Amino acid sequence: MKLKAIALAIGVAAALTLSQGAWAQMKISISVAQNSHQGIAIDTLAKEVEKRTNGRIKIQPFYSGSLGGERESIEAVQLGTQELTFTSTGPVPNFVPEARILDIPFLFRDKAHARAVLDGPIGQEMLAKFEAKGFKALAWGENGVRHMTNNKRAVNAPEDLKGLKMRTMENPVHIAAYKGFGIVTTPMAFPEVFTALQQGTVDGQENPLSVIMAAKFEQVQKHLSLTGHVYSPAIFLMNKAAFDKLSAADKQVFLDAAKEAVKANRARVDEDDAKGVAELRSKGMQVIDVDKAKFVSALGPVNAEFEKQFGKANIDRIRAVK
Ligand code: EAX
Repeated sequence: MKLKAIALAIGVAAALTLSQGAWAQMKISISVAQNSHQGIAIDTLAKEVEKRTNGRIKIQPFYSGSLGGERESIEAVQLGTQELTFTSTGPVPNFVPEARILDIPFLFRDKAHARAVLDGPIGQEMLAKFEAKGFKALAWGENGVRHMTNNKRAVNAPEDLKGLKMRTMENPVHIAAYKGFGIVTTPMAFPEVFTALQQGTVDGQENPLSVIMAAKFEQVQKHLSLTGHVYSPAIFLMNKAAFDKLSAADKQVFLDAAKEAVKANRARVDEDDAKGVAELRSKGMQVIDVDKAKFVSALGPVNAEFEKQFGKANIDRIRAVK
């Protein structure tokens, strides 16, 4: 009983100090390196929060999966053992199933369309759904448009994917879709991917150019096909209790700082996309531009399933956004 009373007292004291604006140290994590589109996102968030609270709230960044993969980090935020994470939506459907619709291959025309959806009513409605699961979703960010890499062969058309052993995110929609290409899927946390590729445990993986460059996958992957098969959102997640403890003014600080951070994150993705192909070619990757229409039609049967699962009207509502 005594322990419970002490824990309660500590909790109340923490709540009081935070709400009265005493100094607070928080943690945020990403699974990729600091020099990346995700690194600039969390560094900007930390800088903006510290600046806007006159140093009262400091956020300590952890890069390269040093606190664990994305799924572990999301779990830690849900439990409150770390206050924040910036993550792709890969593992998110395991926590907020409603978010799965965003992972449908070829759902978004391009980054501009995806950003319009996420920053508009559909995306904002989706952010609200995180609260029931113990998260305050501060803002949508961007991981990028995903492409296929492998060490076996050039992938010019969907049939070239058949039988390739590819690492996937722990995402049920991606796994179902990639099986539709005939891929042998191996779900795996991101921090294990480089070694798995190096050792040949898997033949390939798929990720945006920003991630391929940040993770230096050109060192362990020969072929890159610009399939653009999935737009991968990212998201700032905060432990809801930690957010709720903040004063109204500090809550607004976090929301405004996240918006600034997403601007920097998206700008870095645009930079990476502009120079990534040339950079990866110069580092020895064999890069192929493909006829995306062939990959879209190869997923016909799977898409019929997705329309049943998510409702054709819901998918059309996303596609209709200008
Ligand atoms: O968020 O797991 C993945 O492939 C993600 O794209 C990566 O962790 C960056």
